[in-house]
Amino acid sequence: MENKTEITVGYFKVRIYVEHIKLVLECKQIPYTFEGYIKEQLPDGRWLGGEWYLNKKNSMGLDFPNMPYYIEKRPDGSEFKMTESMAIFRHLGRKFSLYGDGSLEHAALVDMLMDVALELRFMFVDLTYPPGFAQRKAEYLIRAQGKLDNFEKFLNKNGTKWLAGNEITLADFMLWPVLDFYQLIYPDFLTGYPKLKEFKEQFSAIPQIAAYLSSDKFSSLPINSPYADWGGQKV
Ligand SMILES: N[C@@H](CCC(=O)N[C@@H](CS)C(=O)NCC(=O)O)C(=O)O
Repeated sequence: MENKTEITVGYFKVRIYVEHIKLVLECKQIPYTFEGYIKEQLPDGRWLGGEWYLNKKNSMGLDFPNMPYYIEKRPDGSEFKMTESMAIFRHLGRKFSLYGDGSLEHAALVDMLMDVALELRFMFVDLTYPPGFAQRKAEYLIRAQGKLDNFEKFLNKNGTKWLAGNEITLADFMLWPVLDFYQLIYPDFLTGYPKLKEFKEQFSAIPQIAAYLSSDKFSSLPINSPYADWGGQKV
């Protein structure tokens, strides 16, 4: 038997809070098990968390039970367990050297870029979950473009391959799925943003990422839970 740490990630079978985590593991070719859960609908229309709530949430030894969760099972059988999607992501960034050149300033830059991308993702949740998606659609495009403008200017100013320099960092893994989510709603989302368009294409073309995107481990939809006004179902 191989003497390796085994990684497990658990989440609903949707992309929103877990895709950035999976992309790091895929890109770094780290074997991991994904434990995917589905929400179940009662005859009266209400949604339940199913297996997660019934059998897992409070019996896994998680200090702050939630999903996504992340487990490292060490060769001696002991386990390191955590929740919080951004804490998991940052842990992977430190573990797999995706936090910049080692200086405090570069790590701060990576954090800042990541947090702006995270704001775009929160905006996406506000856009897509509550009833009334169709009415919000035009307004949210303008709001999102405000943030895209800054990313485009930043990439132009620095002339680097990736967001925080010529080496890929967590910031790139955070932004790519968010751009991908928006592009499913607004197919022309990146028209007028040549640098971001190039960024998105070159990330998708990383061989390990391209392999993941064309595998049955990946599906563009669903992004959200089934009760979201948009993005909850495979279409
Ligand atoms: N701050 C947490 C929020 C996680 C969260 O809200 N998870 C939702 C799905 S996106 C959930 O249904 N968690 C399961 C639960 O609350 O039991 C994170 O970023 O991981």
